[in-house]
Amino acid sequence: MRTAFDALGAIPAGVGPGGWSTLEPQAGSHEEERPLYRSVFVSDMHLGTSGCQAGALLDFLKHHPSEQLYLVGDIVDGWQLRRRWYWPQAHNDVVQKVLRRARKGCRVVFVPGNHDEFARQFAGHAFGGIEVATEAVHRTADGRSLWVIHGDQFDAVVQCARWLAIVGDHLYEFTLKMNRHVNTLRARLGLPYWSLSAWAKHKVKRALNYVTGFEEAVAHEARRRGHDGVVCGHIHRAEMRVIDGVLYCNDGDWVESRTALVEHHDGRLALVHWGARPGQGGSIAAAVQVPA
Ligand SMILES: [Mn+2]
Repeated sequence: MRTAFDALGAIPAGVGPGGWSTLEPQAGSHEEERPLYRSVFVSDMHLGTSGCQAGALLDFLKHHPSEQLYLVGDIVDGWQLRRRWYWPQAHNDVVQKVLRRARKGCRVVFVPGNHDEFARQFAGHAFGGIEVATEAVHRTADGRSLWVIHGDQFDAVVQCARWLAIVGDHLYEFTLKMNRHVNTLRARLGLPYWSLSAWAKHKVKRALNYVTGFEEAVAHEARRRGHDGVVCGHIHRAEMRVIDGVLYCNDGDWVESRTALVEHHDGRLALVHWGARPGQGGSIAAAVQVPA
């Protein structure tokens, strides 16, 4: 099913309240004025929680100017804020930084997640130059279509796999114990060693792996919708790999891994792990992977 936001990329430049940047450089435009990256995708900042690494995030944003910025959900943690108000200056600085970026012509698209689902009701509107959309489609410079979604929509699909993982964990410990008994018996019968636990592990591994289940579910839905790839967050696990012919990208988070996805001007995508400490001036630990 196509939504209004499938057409996001087709909205002419300069329509937004903040005035969007022209996505394609115009004739006579100066190369040096172009931001370093074409696009930056970040998610799971969880602003409003003490876990948010706002300092590192600010530092990352400063070093990664872009023509387009996608906020892929769980930017503000409404769940935590409702329980306890926590809003230090650094979190304010992140918001200000993003707003300033929108003012200066960066196209900012906010795709809310489950922790900031309150923003979903504003889908189709723009605030301070930030477009809100329940999902978006990003067209890379080399013409690929990427479905941009937070990912919590797939919890229901993967939920049973998660349950299996918990049950499976106990089951695995149990089989490890059983393994000893089985093999004591086999030895008595003159049979060679056979690993019950390895067999069980092999058999149920796919079902047990919540992460794999999530990744595959998202990738398959992206393919079903006719996209070349997908960009999501939600599970706090940065990844970029091809799953059944679809490019699966997860931009990670700013609670644990400090990761983001960037698009170069030629359409190449890369995962960036921001290892620099705030204020230390940018030693970058960049993990880059470019699937063909
Ligand atoms: Mn989430």
